[in-house]
Amino acid sequence: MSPVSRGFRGRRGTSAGQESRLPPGQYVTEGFPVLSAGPTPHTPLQEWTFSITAGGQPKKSWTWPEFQALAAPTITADIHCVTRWSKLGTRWQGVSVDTLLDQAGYDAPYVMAFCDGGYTANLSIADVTGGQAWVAFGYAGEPLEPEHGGPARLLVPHLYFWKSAKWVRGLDLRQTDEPGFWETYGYNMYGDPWKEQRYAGD
Ligand SMILES: Nc1nc2c(c(=O)[nH]1)N[C@H]1C(S)=C(S)[C@@H](COP(=O)(O)O)O[C@H]1N2
Ligand SMILES: [Mo]
Repeated sequence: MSPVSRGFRGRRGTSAGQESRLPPGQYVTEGFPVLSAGPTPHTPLQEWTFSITAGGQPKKSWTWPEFQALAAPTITADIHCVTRWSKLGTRWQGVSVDTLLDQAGYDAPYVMAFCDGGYTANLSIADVTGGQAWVAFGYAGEPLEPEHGGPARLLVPHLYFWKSAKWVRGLDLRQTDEPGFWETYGYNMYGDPWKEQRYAGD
């Protein structure tokens, strides 16, 4: 169907079919860069839990075996880093945030993802429900590597990848939208790659 042949390669190795999947200002990478603001934590699985809290108060928590027993679909998604690389067709396995929130119950417009190492990312409930966000523990058919957020990370592919908090340990339900780690350094509170919402004011 495409007027351009399959073998066509545009600038920076981007084929015609990939072009329409690339948000403005992004380029395609085949590698998988590691971007971490601090050292990689190594929490033993026996100590790992995932928690839904509300204003810091515990609501529901899963141990690693309990978490592994939840439905965990395979997700294929394009991911977009604010530093301008995009990686197309990444394949993950994870638990939908819908599953977690439905079991915990929730009545709040925002969440703050919290992580081993202290990283945080703010998100609206609307962006982590409706089949748009997962807590991923598998990547490309393997356990998620520690450098990429293993044992588990948030995956919110429709927003810039800084929202996909690595080493995530829970979501805190919030009544107000407060900045997370990068947002306090001037990154956008929302982060839609298709609107190029890189920095505050974009
Ligand atoms: N805990 C934590 N999560 C994080 C980060 C981080 O520094 N710490 N970096 C973010 C940024 S800016 C990006 S682009 C992606 C990078 O994920 P990767 O290292 O798997 O490519 O993780 C995001 N999640
Ligand atoms: Mo990033």
